[in-house]
Amino acid sequence: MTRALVTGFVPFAGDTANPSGDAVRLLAASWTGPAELITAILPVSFDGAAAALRSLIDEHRPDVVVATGLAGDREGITPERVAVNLADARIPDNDGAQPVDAASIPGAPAAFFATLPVKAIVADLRAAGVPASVSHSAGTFVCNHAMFHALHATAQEPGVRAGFVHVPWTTQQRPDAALSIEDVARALALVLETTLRTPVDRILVGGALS
Ligand code: PCA
Repeated sequence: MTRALVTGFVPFAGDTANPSGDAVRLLAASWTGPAELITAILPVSFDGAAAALRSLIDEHRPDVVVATGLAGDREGITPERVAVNLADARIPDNDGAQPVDAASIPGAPAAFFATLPVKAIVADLRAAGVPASVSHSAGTFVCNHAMFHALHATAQEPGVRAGFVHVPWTTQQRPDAALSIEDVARALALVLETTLRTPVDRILVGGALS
């Protein structure tokens, strides 16, 4: 059976919630297939998140890895196109680590593209009424670092697809937000469903000026 690993993060930067972790918990409670679903909530720690993700991948050998995190002020659900080999933290992580201009993995390539079908994911989310767009930067904090590790760990594994999806604040934290936490959980289910039935991404007009 196909196996998918989906992760979220705990709160960080003094916040009391992280919709990525909350949505992943809801997804775990409601998912009925078509793949076996493994979920985990990662620490907002450069070292801790990378180690946890790599050991989950080693242990479970998933066919699909979707890591998720919070990018609070974005419009909707944003699958990330690329992870860069750069850890440059504006604030300390939850362990107090604040790398500046460091490589996520010294000696590794400068970047990895997501191997999830990001264009198809955005098209299917929009068709379901969920605001979504492809993002071309996952930032330089723990989310980009985790995505880089997931892609590095799966780069030599034929057929394994991995990537990262940022989610926005929800109505639980911001009453005027576009999506509730249930909406985000349903969107993550759609991300998985599209990924499972789309082995090769669709070629759709997209891109961005910035
Ligand atoms: N968002 C942060 C780290 C954890 C999270 O949910 C980021 O975008 O790097």
